[in-house]
Amino acid sequence: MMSVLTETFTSQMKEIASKVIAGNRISPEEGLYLFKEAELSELGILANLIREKKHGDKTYFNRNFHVEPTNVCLYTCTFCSYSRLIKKRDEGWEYTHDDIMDIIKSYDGKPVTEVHIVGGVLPQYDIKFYADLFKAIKEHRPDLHIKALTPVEYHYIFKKGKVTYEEGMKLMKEAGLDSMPGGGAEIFHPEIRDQIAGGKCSGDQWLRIHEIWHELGHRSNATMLYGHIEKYEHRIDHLEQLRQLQDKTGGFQTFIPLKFRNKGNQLSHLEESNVLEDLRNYAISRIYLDNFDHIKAYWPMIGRTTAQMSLAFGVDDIDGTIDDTTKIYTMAGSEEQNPSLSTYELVNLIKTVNRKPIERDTLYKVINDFSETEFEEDKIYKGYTSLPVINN
Ligand code: V47
Ligand code: SF4
Repeated sequence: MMSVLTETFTSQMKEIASKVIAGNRISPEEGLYLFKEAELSELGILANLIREKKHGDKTYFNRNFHVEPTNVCLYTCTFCSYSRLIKKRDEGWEYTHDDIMDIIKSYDGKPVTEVHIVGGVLPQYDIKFYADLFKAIKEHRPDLHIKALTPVEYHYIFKKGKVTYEEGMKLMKEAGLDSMPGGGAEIFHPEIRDQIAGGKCSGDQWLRIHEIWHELGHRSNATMLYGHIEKYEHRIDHLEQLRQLQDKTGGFQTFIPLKFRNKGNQLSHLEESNVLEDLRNYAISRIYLDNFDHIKAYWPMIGRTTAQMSLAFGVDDIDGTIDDTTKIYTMAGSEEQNPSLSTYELVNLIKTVNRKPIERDTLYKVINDFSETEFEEDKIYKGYTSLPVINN
């Protein structure tokens, strides 16, 4: 199999390929080589091999909705198009406990399994606010999985509330928190983090809070915001730190690369990465993170077509049916101005590229295997049926 796959590979690429095919780990230097030198087709072959070894054609999604309590924020991350400074708070929103419960209740009777809660950082959203909110959600709908807040919020509220990370995460669990999303990771390396996300939790603090959450027996996700001012060395450093923590705890479920979008933020002068770069990044993430089960493409950010293509470059999950409840990407220039896909549409988007759509819950328990389900023609999202022209 090795020779069939690698006939045209360089000698260094052959070495890397033989490791990947044997199920062995590649080094940071080899990861860097992949970013700098490898052909997209080579990366695709290797990433798809791993993806199919782990999951066959299965492609996961879930039914979720987002709640963003506020877009007013104390911090001024230069890539963020979504937040409003306190002095401009009248341009933003600041939901109360009751406002948020109204949103939660508006999903009563709908087959969603998860609420994803994340937003800006403000003093009134403190430990008590979130603990009361999680309790109220669980009282109202005990089966709804609460995936909420990132170390950016946790670091802030625990410091303000004078509790340690350990005490704080225990409090959150007792209140009803089920898992942590992957946000706030950006780029861990201080050379970049200080320039794009100065003032919020450091890379080490982000990793430490996830570590504590994992040690308490719970799961979380991880992200990387790429395609701005970072170099490939910073991406490898980021992936390496995640891989090391995963070796220690095994608590990460999914890695989600997040493509920087440039509309309406302080980094608007930067060009966005193109589709080829996005696919390369998915593939290298899949190859490098050998101890992560899942790689997710967040379709509201990259668009449906790239999400479909990513399924051949290591991705096995395309997030959920978002139902137009997140503003993070629409405000940053995503082509998905209305990020909502019905289950029919999501299922057919996956089927169009010959993969098996599997509805999962947050912890990847299978809820529904849709691979044999046929939907009516008018409910089918067509997506691309032949390879699209890549012109940017
Ligand atoms: O941390 C903000 C990113 C993240 C921009 O865990 C931007 O299942 C690109 O983490 N261009 C929040 N990215 C979203 C997030 C997430 C999304 C989907 C699923 C999960 C999960 C987590 O969004 C932030 C930041 O890295 N972000 N602004 C921008 N202009
Ligand atoms: Fe605030 Fe998050 Fe935006 Fe940074 S990315 S400014 S922490 S909302």
